[in-house]
Amino acid sequence: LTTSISLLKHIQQHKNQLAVLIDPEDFTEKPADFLKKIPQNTSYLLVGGSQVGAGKTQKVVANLKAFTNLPIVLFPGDYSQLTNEADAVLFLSLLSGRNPEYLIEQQIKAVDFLEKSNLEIIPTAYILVDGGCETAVVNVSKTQPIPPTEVRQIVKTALAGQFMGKQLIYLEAGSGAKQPVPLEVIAAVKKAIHIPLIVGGGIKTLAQREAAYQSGADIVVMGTAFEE
Ligand code: 1GP
Repeated sequence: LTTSISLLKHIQQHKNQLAVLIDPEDFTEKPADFLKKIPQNTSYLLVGGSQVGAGKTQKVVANLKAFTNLPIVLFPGDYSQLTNEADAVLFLSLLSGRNPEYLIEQQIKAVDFLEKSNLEIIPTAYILVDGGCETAVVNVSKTQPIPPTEVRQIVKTALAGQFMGKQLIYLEAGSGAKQPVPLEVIAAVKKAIHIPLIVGGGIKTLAQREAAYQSGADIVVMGTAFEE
């Protein structure tokens, strides 16, 4: 995959993709060593975190770029994490929550940067599903995740995102979640939508990843599993 084609198009045309998430806040490894240990079939690197110190994202992305041709996609916890060193940005709206800061305020704050940037902007509906423990994204966003048993509410939220014009749906149990998004939730959302589905949070093993693909995830995100 070269970065010259539209990333969204690539996502739409491929199945069973793996995205490895790097949180710049606690990324201390040498990029070359890190890249050696992630699976060879990794499709994308996601870079972002709930709370990242100023300038760290830019540094980490630039360091990674020197060692890989993998597309680097920003997964920003807030607009301060935007950097032109990356290839694309998941332009997230936290649709499971009711906090205007993450529904629209951060997006407006991002405009001054994005207007002048070459980043590919990918409109993404971000949906938090309760992962059975406190996660940073829930704490920082000050929103309630949707209980995994409320399948219809999760499906409706995903469809509302699609109807708004989002190009991706991201089902998130939160980094380090005890329980990943249940397979039946993945399947129900996949059945309802016609845009690609990303699933992440608490997925640690190859078996869990395969099960998520089988249930309909187009991209599985793994972060904690590859951290030291
Ligand atoms: C978090 O979905 C990602 O935003 C990945 O979560 O760190 O638990 O793999 P993990």
